[in-house]
This record gives sequence, C-alpha cells and structure tokens, in this order.
Amino acid sequence: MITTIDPAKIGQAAPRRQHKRSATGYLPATLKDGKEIWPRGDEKTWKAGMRGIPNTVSDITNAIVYHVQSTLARQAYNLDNLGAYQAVALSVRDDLIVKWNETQMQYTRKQPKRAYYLSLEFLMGRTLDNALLNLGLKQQYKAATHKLGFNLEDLIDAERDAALGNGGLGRLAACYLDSGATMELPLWGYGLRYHYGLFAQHIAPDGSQLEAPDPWLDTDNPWEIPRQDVTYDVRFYGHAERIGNGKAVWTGGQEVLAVAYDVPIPGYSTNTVNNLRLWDAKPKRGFDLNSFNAGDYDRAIQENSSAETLTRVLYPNDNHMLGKELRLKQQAFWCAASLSDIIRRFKQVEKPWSEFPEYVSIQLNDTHPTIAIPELMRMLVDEEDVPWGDAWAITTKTFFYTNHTVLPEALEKWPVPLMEHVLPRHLQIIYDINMAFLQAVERKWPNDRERLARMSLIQEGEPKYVRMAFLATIGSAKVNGVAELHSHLVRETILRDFVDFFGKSKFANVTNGVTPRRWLDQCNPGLSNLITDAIQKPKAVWLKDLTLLKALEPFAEDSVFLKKWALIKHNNKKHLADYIKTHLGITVNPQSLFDIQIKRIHEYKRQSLNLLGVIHRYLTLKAMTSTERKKVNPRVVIFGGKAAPGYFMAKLLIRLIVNTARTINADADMKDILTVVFVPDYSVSLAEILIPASDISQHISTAGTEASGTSNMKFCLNGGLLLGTVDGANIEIAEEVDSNNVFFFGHLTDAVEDLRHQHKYHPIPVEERSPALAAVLKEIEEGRFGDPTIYQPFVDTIRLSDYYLVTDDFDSYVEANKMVDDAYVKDPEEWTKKTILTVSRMGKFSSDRAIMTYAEEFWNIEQFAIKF
Ligand code: NBG
Repeated sequence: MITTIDPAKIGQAAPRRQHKRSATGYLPATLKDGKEIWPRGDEKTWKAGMRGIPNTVSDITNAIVYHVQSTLARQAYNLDNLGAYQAVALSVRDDLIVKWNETQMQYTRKQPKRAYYLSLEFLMGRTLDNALLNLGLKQQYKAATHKLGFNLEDLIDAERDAALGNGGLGRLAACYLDSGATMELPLWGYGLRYHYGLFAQHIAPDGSQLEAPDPWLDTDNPWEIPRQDVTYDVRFYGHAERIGNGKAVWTGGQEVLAVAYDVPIPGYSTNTVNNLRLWDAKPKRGFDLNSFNAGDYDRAIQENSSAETLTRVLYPNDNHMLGKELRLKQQAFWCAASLSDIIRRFKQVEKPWSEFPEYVSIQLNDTHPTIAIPELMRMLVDEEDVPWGDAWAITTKTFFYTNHTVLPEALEKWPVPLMEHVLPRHLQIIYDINMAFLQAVERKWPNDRERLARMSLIQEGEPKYVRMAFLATIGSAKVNGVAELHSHLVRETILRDFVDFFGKSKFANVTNGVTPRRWLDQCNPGLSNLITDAIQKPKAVWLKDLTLLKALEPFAEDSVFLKKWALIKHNNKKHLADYIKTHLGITVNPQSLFDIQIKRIHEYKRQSLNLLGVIHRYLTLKAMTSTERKKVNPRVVIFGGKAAPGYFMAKLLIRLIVNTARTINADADMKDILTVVFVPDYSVSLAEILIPASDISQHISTAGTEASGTSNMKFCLNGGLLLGTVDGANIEIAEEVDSNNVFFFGHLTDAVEDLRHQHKYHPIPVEERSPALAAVLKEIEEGRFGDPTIYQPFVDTIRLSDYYLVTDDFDSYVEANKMVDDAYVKDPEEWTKKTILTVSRMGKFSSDRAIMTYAEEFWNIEQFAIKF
C-alpha cells in the first residue's frame, strides 16, 4: 500500500500515543451480581494452561530442560555453564512472572496508593542467586541442577553483573527495591536501560587504570521483559510559545520513543513481585521524514542513531557533576517517560487531578530526576488544562527529594543556555516557578536582595545556571539527608535559607540501610546459618526483622560459639585468598588481619591516607630486625575501586597503590607480614566475596564529606569492625554497637573549616606538622615506588593545599591502626566478642527499616499483601 505524508504535519506535535496493553492495567468486566466475565474463549481451558510455580525437583528439572530445548534450541550435548545458567534463569524468570502478574493485577484491582522511586542508577549486581533466595527455591534448584550435571554455584557465577550504577547511590536504590517488595509495599522503580553499564577496570603494565566498555546485554538478559507495546513520545529542542494563563505550546525539535523494559523485583518470602521499569530509547520514526524528503538519506540515518545514543551509556561519575548535553537529555527522557506512565495509570482510577497526590508519591533519588518537577507542571498545565496554581499544589505534594551529598562539585547545576536549547518549555516553567517563589521570599524578608540572590533557582553569571537542588527542594513535600550528621549538614549549610523559609519540619533524616538478604544470608551463608541456629528463629523471620539479631548478644560469652564464629570468618578469608591467588597470582595468608577499603576512588574518601599509612607501616617494618619483625601481627591490606575516567588525581592514586603494592610484595622481608593487594574491577559480586572476609574495613573520609556510606553497614553485618572517621553513618553505627567496638580517629566536622583556613593562610610544612608523614612523602619523592615525577602532583596535593586534611589526620590514623593491631593480636577472643556484639546490634541498618520510614512518614502508603 502506498501512503501519502502531509508535509504540513511534519515536525508538528503528535497526539500522545495511547497505551494499548492490558497486562498491568485492565480488569475483567462484571455482571450485575458482581461476577466477573471471562474476557475471551473458554475460561477452564485458559486456566488449565496457566503456569504455577513448580517446587518439586522433578518439575524444576523439566522446566530447565524445556528452556534448554525450546528457548535456547540446544541439547544436553552442547550445553556449557553459560547455557545452563540461561536455562535456569529463564525457568526462574517464569516463576517471577507468575507472581509479578498476580501482584500487578491485584494492585490494579484495589488501586492502593503507590510510590515510585526515580533513580538514574540501579546497581543490581547479579540476580539469579537473589531470586532463588527470595522465592525460597535455592535448595530445590541446587538439587535440580545437580541432577542435570551442573553445579549451581558455577551457574550463579556465569551471570554478568548488571552494573547500572556507580556506587553507593545506585546500590542503595537496588536495596530499597528489594526491601520494598519484601515489606509488601506497592513500590516501583523507574530508571534507564543503559546498553553499557559502568566500565570494566583493567590495570595496565605501568599500574594505571584502563577502562573497557561493559556491553552487558551482549549475552541475553533473562531478567527483563521487553514491552514493545508500552511506549511514549519524548520531545527535545524545538520551540515553546506562550499562549497565556501560564500555558504554552511546545513544537518541533526531535521526538524520541521511550520503550519499557520490565525487571521483576521479588520480595523475600512474600508473594509480592514489584517492578523496575527501565526505559530504552528508539527513534520515533524509522527515519527522519524531513531529511528523507530532502533526499538527504545519510542525515536521516544519523538521526536514528542519535535517538538510540540516549540510553547507550551510564555516565561513570560518582559524586561529581558533568554538564554534558546528553546527560541532560537522559534525565529529561527518563522523567518524561516515567511521568507519562504514572499519569496513564492514575487516569485508570478516574479521579480529579487534585487527588493525584493521594494515589502517587514520587521519590527523587538525588537531583538527577529534578526535571520531573517542571515536567509534571508541563503535563498538567499544557496538556491537561489544570490551572497553574492547582498544578503547583499537586506537584509539591507529589515529590520527595533525597539529597546524597553536600560536596560542591557534586551539586547539579545546568547552564541556562543548554537548558533553553534542549528543554525550552521546561526553562520557561522553571522561570515561572522561580518568580513566584522569590516573590514569596520577598514578602517574608522585604528588600533582602542578597537573600533573593542566594535562594534564586537561577545562579547569576556568565552563563547563568539552574540550581537543581533548590528546584528539588521547593518542588517537594519533604527533603531528607541519608544519615543524621549529613541531614544536619544539609539543614545547616546548602539548604539553610530554605529551612528558614519553609520551617524545619520539611527537612528530615532517613539513615540509609542495606538488605540483609543479599548482604548477609546470600554472601555469607555460613554466618547466616550459625545465627539462625543460635537465635532459634527461622530465617524467614529474622531476615525480615533484623533487630532480632539482638538475641545473639549472650553468645559473645559462649566459648564454643566463639570458636564456630571465628572459624566461619577464617573460611571466608580462605575463600578470598583463593580468589586473589587465582585472579592476581598473589599469595595471602588467611592468618593475617584482613584490612579492606573498597569504594569509588575519590580524594574525599582518602584512599590516600590508607596508602600513606601502608607505606609508613612498611618503613617501620623495614627498620626492624628480623626477630622483631617476626613478632609483628601480619596484615593484608586490600584496596578496590574504580576512578572516574576523567578524574586525574584518583587515577594517579590507583597507579601509586598498584606500584607500592608491587614493591612491598616483592620485598622478601615483608613475606607473610605485609601484603598489599589492589583488586581490579570492583563490583557488587566482588563485594559479596570481600565483605564477609574482612577483619577491619576502612571508612576514613574527611569529616563531613561522606553523606552516609553503606558498605560500612555491610562490613559490620558480616562481623568486620570499622576503622573510621567521625563521619556519615559511622557515627550511628558506633552509637548502636558501642564506640568500644569501633576504631575512630581524626578531626571532627566542626574543625574542618578552620583547618582549611589555616592551610591556606598560615601554612606549616608537613615536616613540622607530621614528621612521620613527611618521611613517607620523601620515600615517594625519592622514587621508591617508581618514577617520582609521575607522582609529584599527588604529593603536591598533600604538601600544598591539603584540602582533605591528610596531614591533620595522619598521626591519629597511625595511632588508630596500632590500636587495631593490638586488639587483634593481644586478645583474639576479645576481638571475636567484639565482632559478635557488633553483628547483634546492627538491626537498625536494614533497608527494611529505611523503606518503611519512607513509606510511613513520607509517602503514606500501606503494606499490601498479595493473596495467592
Ligand atoms: C552517595 C554518598 C554516600 C551515600 C550514598 C547513598 C552520591 C551523590 N552520594 O555516602 O556519597 O552512602 O550516596 O546515599 O553518590
């Protein structure tokens, strides 16, 4: 058939696409007596064909073989571990979908209020093991795979991590989804389906970091359901014409299609399977008609690839803002598609717009989704004819904003010219919001021009910038930080004026948490089983109420239990030692104290302090006689973490860590006394091996810089003690577990500004302030760890400005390390007691507690059990 195109329509606003599908939406019609009418065909036949959830070993093996034969088109003759993993995963996915369908159907029937977690990052890691745990089918699958000639552990290992996040912020989002489903909350996540996850890290022969792409979707991803029928149009660029009453018409520019991919999120030991909806970008038309008409075929094809570029790659920055146009487009694309979807769902309940906040709460994970605020305004005002004032009232009841950092370099600001170019209508709306807001400020504090300039959504200058944290603050019903100290700093520093304006009650704290399913039971089954035996509570109970760990306390006095506990730690250390031997060829002695620092490499996190401490230890050991050295407690220091590809200083530090490790490990005097390991390509899966094996872990950020930290919680939950500064959630951990069980050092937040001032205006040479540190720097400068000119910029950051206060904290850091050594060597039993007491007091740090706080105090949503 030949169709004709009306040239006048090209580039014009198209009517919004209608949602056609019904799986999560439409309900059966009912007869007068309330009886439901089966939609088509014979009900019995349909029902007979529907799948349940097989739980006998033979049903499970059948399901796996079915996928080998049909979905993968393979046979027993040519099935490797990857193929077997895929077949197993597909059979588990079938189970998840059964519960997923039921969950979504029941939400649609009852229309409970729902919450949506908007996050640009979901650092999920692997899924198979976790899905089996949550479904309660792990034992059955072990037996089933064994019968088919495979080892379940190997298949679990064949899965690639979904690395759709940078670090703590993305992993927190993943823990919250797990907890949301486990706590039976109607909670969905919305994110982007990046084709490339966080880069893979390799170490070059000279010791520096190399980045390689992570095309994680190359091997099929069984954990997603493509929804080619759930699509929305999203516009960029073009022209916005005001038409009065706060409204405008936005036309032209580029239109991109958002396509949904659904990732089922099973709760632990519940029927709830929630949804994580990830958007992929597709060109809206097969080709750009304008270019096609002009005969410019090449350009038409280019437009295609430009739409798809949108979801190509995750930006590899952690705690750092990068003002790239594509990043802004990613944010706008994801927010527009998610809101279209949310609004489509709200329309099913057929209520007036004023009731929108009674059905919908949206949590903004950091400022990345802030553009959703003007986007909701645009949809309500321009598309739904809601008056501006009503729309603003709805918007400010719907959104909630979590701040995750007070670091100035991480606070999002978009250049006004860029925003005007990419999102002309949104910029108009932001200006209108700003005007109304500043008028209210003026009414409260007349003629306080400085205040107006400070609080404006627009930062003056050349160019001007839009301050996203401020927009998120005024557009939300509540704002929270992620640990007590951090929330305090948010209120006292970056949002101080806003606290004065809105009052304190809008500014809350929700301390982060972690899921004990993945971060204890799954990664440390030995410990989890021992705990279950000791406290005499089934896992299905205590893994959902972590405060029950309290019952472990008395076992700290039970010498038989202490031995069992210590043995588990030892086995975990052996497991890690094996990994290090196989992958890096380095021998580490599991009798040593395992000291671990794993996190993004960042100056504020101060891996520098750790490394300088290691060199100090090395020099001290070198100065000893060999008999003295034999008495020293052996230590293995393990580093892991990626540096943003554009972060010169962080990459330089990796290079120095690697080369220092090489020097020390090659020194025969250090054999079995000090070993230093840099584990490349740190990931969620690696964390699952490293964390259970730690004796001590380091969380040593400059006071006031680490908003919370979440690996600190994971380490403590696995019986590793903390060596840390008085920062982030370390403080609350110490409050819970008792400060006797935490090794604290360093200056407090209050001192930081003064110290920085001193450094700048009254500098004192390192030689005077910390002779021990000066000796360490001298070794680097003399080339002990390789060409010193390479490392001079690093040494200079410490000698010159020392913004992160390494010189100020060095001596107390060395002292704290001595205390760690003493405690570990002098009384191993006492050490084990400390670790038991620590674990027993970690109840507060479950992400179940955190998500329930959001549910009850912010979103006002209720637990909703799925009946099966
Ligand atoms: C990070 C903080 C961490 C915190 C996580 C999760 C950002 C912007 N912030 O301290 O640095 O634990 O967020 O809240 O990535």
